[in-house]
Amino acid sequence: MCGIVGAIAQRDVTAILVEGLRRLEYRGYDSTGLALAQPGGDLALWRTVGKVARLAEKIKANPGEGVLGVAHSRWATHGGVTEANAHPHVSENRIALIHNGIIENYLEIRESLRGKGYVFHSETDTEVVTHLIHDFVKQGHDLTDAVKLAVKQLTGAYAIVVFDAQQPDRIVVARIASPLVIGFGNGENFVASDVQALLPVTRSFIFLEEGDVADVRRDSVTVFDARGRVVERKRHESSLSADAVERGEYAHYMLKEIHEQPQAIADTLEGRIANDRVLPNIFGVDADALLQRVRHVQIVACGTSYHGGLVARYWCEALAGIPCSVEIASEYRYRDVVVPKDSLFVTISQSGETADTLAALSQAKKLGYLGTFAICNVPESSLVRESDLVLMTRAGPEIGVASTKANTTQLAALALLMLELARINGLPAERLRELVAELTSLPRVVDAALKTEPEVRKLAERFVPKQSAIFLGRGTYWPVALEGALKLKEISYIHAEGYPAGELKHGPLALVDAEMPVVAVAPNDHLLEKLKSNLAEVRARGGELFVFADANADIDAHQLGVHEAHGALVKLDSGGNFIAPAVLTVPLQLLAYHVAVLRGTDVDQPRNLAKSVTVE
Ligand code: HGA
Repeated sequence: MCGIVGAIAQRDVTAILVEGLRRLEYRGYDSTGLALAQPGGDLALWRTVGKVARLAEKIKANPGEGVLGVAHSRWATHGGVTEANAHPHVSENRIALIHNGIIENYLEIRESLRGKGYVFHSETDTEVVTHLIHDFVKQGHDLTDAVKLAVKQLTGAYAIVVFDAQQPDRIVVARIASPLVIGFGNGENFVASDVQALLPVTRSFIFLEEGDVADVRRDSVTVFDARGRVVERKRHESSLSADAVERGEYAHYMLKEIHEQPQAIADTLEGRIANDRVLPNIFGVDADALLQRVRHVQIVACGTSYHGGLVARYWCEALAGIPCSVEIASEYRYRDVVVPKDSLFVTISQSGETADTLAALSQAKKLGYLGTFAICNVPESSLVRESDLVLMTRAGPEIGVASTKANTTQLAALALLMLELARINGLPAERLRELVAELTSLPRVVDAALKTEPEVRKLAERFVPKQSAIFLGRGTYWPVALEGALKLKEISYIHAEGYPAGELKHGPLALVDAEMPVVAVAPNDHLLEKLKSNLAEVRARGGELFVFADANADIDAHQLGVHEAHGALVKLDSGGNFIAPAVLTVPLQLLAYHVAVLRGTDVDQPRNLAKSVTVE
């Protein structure tokens, strides 16, 4: 969601801040802004609705320079998308502040500050923090103490970065439930909500912890913990490369990321399988002892990651014989949960900063689970730091808001976990060997699935004028249908719903007419005949069928009643029933992508959505 960048240096920091914002664009935002401390105690401010490029133009038209500054990309939660609501917020041309998160008690603080004569220029919750800090500065506190005093009054979630133009020797930052990193340069230091923003200027970072306040100067950084004690936070050297986020020859990051899947999955499996089995130590020291005791698995996630969890439930119960529940994090965190004995709590999140998933994790830690296990793509993330066991997906940075390679690498990681639980719980060695071999073939089979692109691109044309689409699947293919529908709606803005095929006649069949495209993912197992009956029900009502099936599935176009002008059957090698959900996801990603391109939407940054959902 919102992006934060700040810098204090001896050189002009404008370009560093703008580049930092550009590198955070993938997170999704609606407006941007930048403020610089100016000689003589003034400050310069640029803000705009829309893209970072627009902000850069605005700065170019009316240039400024400064050795200390902050910049922000906002994803509105409180107050509309307007220039006045964009950050930085400024108090009396002196204090400039940017904020990610939500201040829950902002109305009462606003009233008390109004009483003291502060004038509010925005509808945001953020602006109150700016004036509140200013108020403490006016009482004689230096900026660092003013921030410490102010945050004591705040409830909610925040990462804040603030400077005082009349005391331009420091940037002060604070965080609760929203990530903040500090990057170390040579005689210059930086802050950001995500290391990506700072990779062109540094690789050396610390990650602030809950309740930390830090005083960041050009040549020193002092961190205070929630109790006000000076603390050292561990330094991390990032191995990410600054150009890992370039788009190269591809028209969109999403397309690049779809095509990176064979490599990303291969990287995720690398070094984790040997001699026909999953290596036990890949989940962390002591993992084996803990996994031996697991009698129930609770998976919690949001969005695409939730769909990954739904596939894993089928694997867990069928292969390991262990009951498994899957729940959406925003529901889990607010209900009274009964935890079965010896239950493992598994979270899935690409960014590891998903607010609802993090909150569910902290809730779960109080509930007596056997342990917590995270599947995540960002090694430095809060989720990774706060979980007992971790299995990293190695998808590399995912920039497109609509998740693709993060999803299929999550499936690969979940498959590793479920195979290990299956081994522990006595799945016969021969069967285990077959499944491990299938999983090992996943990168190759996904690579072959990408070859459906020309065919899928042609089908996409048929979706361009549509208002709605239904996606169907059964068993492990049902979450694939859910994911296909989510992808399509996210980036093409066509209303799409996924259903278990057996549910069709319990409601959605009412929507089917000659205008309604129905996309089905066909398994090559005992459920195929059942699915065929569901598809016949669609055809009987004139619905247009688009069926993706394994090359060997006993299904043909004639049977389905699809022909050139009406629907289609796309056959591809799905690699076996175990890995097929990951493989069949690929043509559905390509379908959503090409429909969106043809409809002319903003594929990588769809409207109203953000990459890592760091607010509730
Ligand atoms: N509440 C602030 C910041 C929103 C945010 O962090 N979004 O991700 C606002 O609405 O400006």
